[in-house]
Amino acid sequence: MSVFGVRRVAAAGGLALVLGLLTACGGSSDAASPSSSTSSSSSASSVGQAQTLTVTEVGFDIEPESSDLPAGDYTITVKNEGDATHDLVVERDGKDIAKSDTLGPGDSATFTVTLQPGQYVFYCSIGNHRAMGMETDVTVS
Ligand SMILES: [Cu+2]
Repeated sequence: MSVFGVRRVAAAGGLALVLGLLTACGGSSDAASPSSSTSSSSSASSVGQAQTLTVTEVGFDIEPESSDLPAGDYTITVKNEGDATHDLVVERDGKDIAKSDTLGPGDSATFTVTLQPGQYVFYCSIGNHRAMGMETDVTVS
Protein backbone atom coordinates (compact mmCIF):
# COMPACT_ATOMS: atom_id res chain seq x y z
CA MET A 1 0.00 0.00 0.00
CA SER A 2 2.70 2.46 0.96
CA VAL A 3 4.71 1.63 -2.14
CA PHE A 4 1.69 2.44 -4.25
CA GLY A 5 1.29 5.74 -2.46
CA VAL A 6 4.86 6.70 -3.27
CA ARG A 7 4.30 5.81 -6.90
CA ARG A 8 1.20 7.99 -7.05
CA VAL A 9 3.19 10.96 -5.81
CA ALA A 10 5.89 10.33 -8.39
CA ALA A 11 3.28 9.94 -11.10
CA ALA A 12 1.68 13.26 -10.20
CA GLY A 13 4.99 14.99 -10.71
CA GLY A 14 5.43 13.25 -14.02
CA LEU A 15 1.96 14.27 -15.11
CA ALA A 16 2.63 17.92 -14.39
CA LEU A 17 5.77 17.65 -16.47
CA VAL A 18 3.97 15.95 -19.34
CA LEU A 19 1.23 18.59 -19.34
CA GLY A 20 3.87 21.28 -19.47
CA LEU A 21 5.50 19.60 -22.45
CA LEU A 22 2.17 19.20 -24.22
CA THR A 23 1.42 22.87 -23.77
CA ALA A 24 4.82 23.81 -25.05
CA CYS A 25 4.96 21.65 -28.13
CA GLY A 26 1.37 21.24 -29.16
CA GLY A 27 0.68 17.64 -28.30
CA SER A 28 3.63 15.81 -29.71
CA SER A 29 4.03 12.69 -27.61
CA ASP A 30 7.53 11.76 -28.64
CA ALA A 31 9.30 14.22 -26.39
CA ALA A 32 12.20 12.38 -24.86
CA SER A 33 11.58 11.30 -21.32
CA PRO A 34 14.01 13.01 -18.98
CA SER A 35 16.88 10.63 -18.43
CA SER A 36 17.57 12.18 -15.05
CA SER A 37 14.33 10.88 -13.55
CA THR A 38 14.34 7.88 -11.27
CA SER A 39 13.40 4.34 -12.16
CA SER A 40 9.76 5.17 -11.42
CA SER A 41 9.38 6.87 -14.79
CA SER A 42 8.20 3.71 -16.51
CA SER A 43 5.24 3.39 -14.14
CA ALA A 44 4.32 7.07 -14.41
CA SER A 45 3.08 6.72 -17.96
CA SER A 46 0.62 3.99 -17.00
CA VAL A 47 -1.19 6.01 -14.34
CA GLY A 48 -4.26 7.92 -15.51
CA GLN A 49 -3.09 10.98 -17.33
CA ALA A 50 -5.37 13.69 -18.63
CA GLN A 51 -6.39 12.95 -22.18
CA THR A 52 -6.38 15.61 -24.81
CA LEU A 53 -9.17 16.60 -27.13
CA THR A 54 -9.15 19.25 -29.81
CA VAL A 55 -12.38 21.03 -30.70
CA THR A 56 -12.45 23.19 -33.80
CA GLU A 57 -15.00 25.95 -34.27
CA VAL A 58 -15.44 27.05 -37.83
CA GLY A 59 -18.37 28.93 -39.27
CA PHE A 60 -21.14 28.11 -36.83
CA ASP A 61 -20.12 24.50 -36.41
CA ILE A 62 -18.44 22.83 -33.47
CA GLU A 63 -16.28 19.93 -34.53
CA PRO A 64 -14.75 17.77 -31.79
CA GLU A 65 -11.98 15.39 -32.78
CA SER A 66 -14.27 12.69 -31.50
CA SER A 67 -17.83 12.78 -30.19
CA ASP A 68 -17.57 9.40 -28.50
CA LEU A 69 -15.13 9.60 -25.62
CA PRO A 70 -13.90 7.36 -22.85
CA ALA A 71 -14.52 8.82 -19.40
CA GLY A 72 -11.64 10.60 -17.72
CA ASP A 73 -9.84 13.86 -17.17
CA TYR A 74 -9.51 15.93 -20.32
CA THR A 75 -7.46 18.86 -21.44
CA ILE A 76 -9.56 20.40 -24.18
CA THR A 77 -8.01 22.72 -26.73
CA VAL A 78 -10.51 24.92 -28.55
CA LYS A 79 -9.50 26.45 -31.86
CA ASN A 80 -11.60 29.22 -33.32
CA GLU A 81 -10.97 29.03 -37.04
CA GLY A 82 -14.03 31.09 -37.95
CA ASP A 83 -14.59 34.80 -38.47
CA ALA A 84 -16.66 35.45 -35.35
CA THR A 85 -16.05 35.40 -31.62
CA HIS A 86 -16.82 32.07 -29.99
CA ASP A 87 -16.37 30.12 -26.81
CA LEU A 88 -16.95 26.52 -25.83
CA VAL A 89 -19.15 25.32 -22.99
CA VAL A 90 -19.39 21.72 -21.83
CA GLU A 91 -22.92 20.98 -20.69
CA ARG A 92 -24.22 17.89 -18.97
CA ASP A 93 -27.91 17.41 -18.15
CA GLY A 94 -28.59 21.08 -18.78
CA LYS A 95 -25.79 22.27 -16.49
CA ASP A 96 -22.61 23.96 -17.60
CA ILE A 97 -19.65 22.09 -16.12
CA ALA A 98 -16.75 23.77 -17.90
CA LYS A 99 -16.14 26.70 -20.20
CA SER A 100 -13.32 28.09 -22.28
CA ASP A 101 -12.29 31.70 -22.47
CA THR A 102 -13.93 33.81 -25.15
CA LEU A 103 -11.98 33.41 -28.37
CA GLY A 104 -11.59 35.88 -31.17
CA PRO A 105 -11.08 34.67 -34.75
CA GLY A 106 -7.87 32.65 -34.98
CA ASP A 107 -7.50 32.29 -31.22
CA SER A 108 -7.27 29.09 -29.25
CA ALA A 109 -7.56 28.25 -25.58
CA THR A 110 -7.20 25.28 -23.31
CA PHE A 111 -9.24 24.23 -20.32
CA THR A 112 -9.65 21.08 -18.27
CA VAL A 113 -12.73 19.09 -17.41
CA THR A 114 -13.50 15.71 -15.90
CA LEU A 115 -15.95 13.76 -18.04
CA GLN A 116 -17.93 11.03 -16.37
CA PRO A 117 -20.04 8.62 -18.38
CA GLY A 118 -23.11 10.38 -19.73
CA GLN A 119 -24.54 12.52 -22.47
CA TYR A 120 -23.01 15.92 -23.06
CA VAL A 121 -23.49 18.91 -25.30
CA PHE A 122 -20.62 21.10 -26.40
CA TYR A 123 -21.94 24.51 -27.39
CA CYS A 124 -21.03 28.14 -27.92
CA SER A 125 -22.58 30.58 -25.45
CA ILE A 126 -21.87 33.74 -27.43
CA GLY A 127 -24.94 35.66 -28.62
CA ASN A 128 -27.47 33.41 -30.32
CA HIS A 129 -24.85 31.04 -31.71
CA ARG A 130 -26.30 27.99 -30.02
CA ALA A 131 -29.69 28.69 -31.53
CA MET A 132 -27.94 28.99 -34.88
CA GLY A 133 -26.73 25.45 -34.54
CA MET A 134 -23.47 25.84 -32.64
CA GLU A 135 -23.92 22.76 -30.52
CA THR A 136 -22.96 19.15 -30.83
CA ASP A 137 -23.74 16.02 -28.85
CA VAL A 138 -20.90 14.15 -27.17
CA THR A 139 -21.23 10.74 -25.58
CA VAL A 140 -18.89 9.71 -22.75
CA SER A 141 -18.74 6.07 -21.78
CU1 LIG B 1 -20.05 31.09 -31.29
